[in-house]
Amino acid sequence: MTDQAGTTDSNGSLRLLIIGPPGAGKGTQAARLSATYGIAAISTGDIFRENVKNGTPLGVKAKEYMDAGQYVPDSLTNDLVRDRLAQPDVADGFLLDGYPRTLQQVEELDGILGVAGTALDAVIVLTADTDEVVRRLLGRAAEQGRSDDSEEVIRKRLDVYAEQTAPLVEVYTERGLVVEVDGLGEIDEVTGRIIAALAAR
Ligand code: B4P
Repeated sequence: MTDQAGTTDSNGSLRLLIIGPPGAGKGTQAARLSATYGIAAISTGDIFRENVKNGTPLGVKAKEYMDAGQYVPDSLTNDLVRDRLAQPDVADGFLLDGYPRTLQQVEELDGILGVAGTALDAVIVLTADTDEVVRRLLGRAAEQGRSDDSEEVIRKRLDVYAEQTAPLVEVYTERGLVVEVDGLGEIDEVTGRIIAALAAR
């Protein structure tokens, strides 16, 4: 089976990651790619925000880190992803949005996929310069009032990304999985670039 972009493997499954700095448009693109390929988009940020909203014990712990622009500890994040990837709707593929973000999370994901006997097909790296992401996130702050979208916290999140997540791009490049896509421009245009880049692999 092949999807409309001709990228799935012989079993029709597609396992993708999308990585990029805060505000690069990961969540925006993940929703579109999920619809295009018929796979579940799993956003750790969305799951944390849902837990914060519902005041769960996980949400209470996560909020403190998110509001400071820090990553939620790996122990909490890894447990959440392990549980989510055990759900039946991801058996035929998934798009992980915002996970892994640390080298320890990469190891954890390797372990989860290894036990399941599956592997990643590609890692989409979405690029966008700092001025543009700050502009986008301040725009989102004005519209949605997310507590981690103040300018000070945005700058902190960008530093944390550069320190802890940017090194993951090298890891996945060495594995031959990276598809780098320019995240600047119209949302539809960026989606088109990602689909074309995946189909060209
Ligand atoms: P996330 O929810 O992943 O948030 P993000 O990086 O800010 O967003 P994203 O890149 O998805 O941007 P979006 O599409 O929304 O993480 C939030 C927090 O959760 C983290 O800081 C951390 O504390 C915690 N967390 C999550 N995962 C974790 C993990 N694995 N480990 C530890 N902690 C974790 O786009 C942003 C804005 O730009 C939107 O307003 C959008 O409309 C706009 N936009 C998008 N594309 C555009 C385009 N092409 N042109 C113009 N505007 C565009």
